[in-house]
Amino acid sequence: MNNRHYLLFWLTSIMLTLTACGSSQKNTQEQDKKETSSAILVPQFCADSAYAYIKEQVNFGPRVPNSDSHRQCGEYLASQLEKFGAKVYNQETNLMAYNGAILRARNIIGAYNPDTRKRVMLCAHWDTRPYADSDEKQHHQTPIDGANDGGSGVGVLLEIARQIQQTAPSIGIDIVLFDAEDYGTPQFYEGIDRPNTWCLGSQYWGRVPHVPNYKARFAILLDMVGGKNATFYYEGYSQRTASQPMKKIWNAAQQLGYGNFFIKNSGGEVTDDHIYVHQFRQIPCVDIIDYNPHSDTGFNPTWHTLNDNMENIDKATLQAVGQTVMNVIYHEK
Ligand code: AHN
Ligand code: ZN
Repeated sequence: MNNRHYLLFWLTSIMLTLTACGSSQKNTQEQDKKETSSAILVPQFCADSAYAYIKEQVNFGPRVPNSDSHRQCGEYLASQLEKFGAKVYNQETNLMAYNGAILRARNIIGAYNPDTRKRVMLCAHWDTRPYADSDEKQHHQTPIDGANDGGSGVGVLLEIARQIQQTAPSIGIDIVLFDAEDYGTPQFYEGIDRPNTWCLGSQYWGRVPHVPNYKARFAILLDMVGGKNATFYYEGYSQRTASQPMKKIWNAAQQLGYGNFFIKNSGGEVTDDHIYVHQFRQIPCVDIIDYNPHSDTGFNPTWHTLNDNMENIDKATLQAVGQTVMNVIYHEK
């Protein structure tokens, strides 16, 4: 080893010891080789970092609207987006739940490169379910940690925000954190089942976007993207209304070697925020959601149970989803 190489080696070792991920030299070179024609470098998504952002959310306690934990976590999320250099919008509003309860809700939006019309929107819900209504009856009224359901999508998006601050992609990105997604009519409810009781925050945002006439080329919704052995099938509504970006995402995943997570077959149709993003704003929105048409509820076994906690978060899943989304947005121009 000559002196110059030794110095490089030494610097790289230091960088890798300081942070769990750093920007890996090896991977950048690999990507370089594959992409010499287009010369697009995609930064390395750091799953350790995303995991830490999930843990921070869970540490506030269940983020159920009207609770202190919810209010404190909302402050944390807005300040994180500020810290990562986004232009932050807060939409605060009262929304009515299935049982008539008034929820003080807050959608939080972080915009990068806000002046360009070439935009991609990334979204997730940040609230957590007040009920473990898929758990044993004694737990139905207990709020869940929502490490996966709520925490994971937001954790991945905060890590992407951190990456964007370091290396901007060529298009504008909006990170939209919806509130009050998971306050839908519980399975035990005996009153009248009104329609559209899920996704209250995205319904509000659809009617009153954070900027007038907001538009994006397409949107990606992340929902339950941190579970063990997660599978992401083509979600039915996305497949009908956003098939182009959907193919782009699943092809990127395949190329990166994440074909075991991103299955190129149809799953079921799921009620989720993507429906309102499309219906109210005509933005094609792809729902990346852990949904298995062969399982009993369709969802991960921890879904809406007290087991939706940090123990059941898998960094390998976060890595697959985070890197895939990064590849898609850094290749847009
Ligand atoms: C229903 O349970 C009807 N839809 C799933 C939407 C959801 C809930 N995503 C996370 N939690
Ligand atoms: Zn849920």
